[in-house]
Amino acid sequence: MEPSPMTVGIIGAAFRGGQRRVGTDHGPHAIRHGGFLEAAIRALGHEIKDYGDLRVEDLQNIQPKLAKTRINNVHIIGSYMKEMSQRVQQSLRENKLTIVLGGDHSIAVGTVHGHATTVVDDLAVVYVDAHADINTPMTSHTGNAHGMPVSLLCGEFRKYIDFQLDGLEPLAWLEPVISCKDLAYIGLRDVEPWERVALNHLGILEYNMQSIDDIGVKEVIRQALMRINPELRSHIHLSIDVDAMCPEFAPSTGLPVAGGLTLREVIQIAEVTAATGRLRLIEIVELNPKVGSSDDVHKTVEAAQAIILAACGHYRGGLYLNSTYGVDDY
Ligand code: NNH
Ligand code: MN
Ligand code: MN
Ligand code: MN
Repeated sequence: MEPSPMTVGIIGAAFRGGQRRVGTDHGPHAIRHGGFLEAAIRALGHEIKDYGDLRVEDLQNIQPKLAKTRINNVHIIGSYMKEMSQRVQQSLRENKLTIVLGGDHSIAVGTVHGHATTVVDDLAVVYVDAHADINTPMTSHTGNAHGMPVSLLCGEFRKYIDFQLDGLEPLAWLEPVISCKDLAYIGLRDVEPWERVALNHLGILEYNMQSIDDIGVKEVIRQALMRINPELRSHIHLSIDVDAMCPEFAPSTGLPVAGGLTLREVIQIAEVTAATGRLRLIEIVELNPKVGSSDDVHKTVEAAQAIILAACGHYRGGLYLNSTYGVDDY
């Protein structure tokens, strides 16, 4: 069984400025795996348009570093996300499905902004993560933007973010493009106290690991889509942080948390979402090829690839696409 052919855009988000570790900027290279990913997507019958990797060095006019800011590297993040948003908009215009290879999770600021800008209806965002990433610049005690994309993107938080006072001028262009009601979390199990309050207070739809154990992942994704996209009219943005998975499936990531989703569960999330015909963008973030052994990296890359292929309509009862062994070029 082959999926119906479509054009697929691939964007590498070679970025690490949203957290402290070196390595997430090598995520796209690792996941591309020397052309394997594209070959496997082509084997499904799709056509690919590759937009290359966006690196910080490619940016024009980065502003000077700010002395006082509540977001580390905000001078870089401001221009990177603006450019990422534009690249995403272009790919969404030109292709049926866009795949973004991260990069740390701060890239969601650019990708969700770009995606939401191109749609007329509300955008439905499925956020698969161990973490809620909903700190505001004020509540974050790390200053790491990868813990903040949701608050930066959701209108409900605007009154709590002071771009001038918090030294966020490089992000002044960022309009809040989604609402908390268009968002569903899957896989949460490491939520900070303040984040807990925000989730409850705003009534954000959430399927944490406990609900997954209670009702199963198939029911979780079905309910999530039904709640945020009842008539399946909206486009779907599927944001997958590899740390949503158990460390045994995705060890090469900056902040692994025990007790997560299995690879098969995330594959099923991607399959069910793709089967709606409304999935327009999938991003895989927080894969860090500099974390762990080469075996760890290999495992994590294979997991990322399997999830992407599921989003491309790969049928698990058919063609076996895994032939990554033997190509080791991270
Ligand atoms: N919550 C922490 C913070 O705000 C960590 C977030 N780290 C993640 N998120 N990997 O997915 O910095
Ligand atoms: Mn995340
Ligand atoms: Mn996470
Ligand atoms: Mn390999």
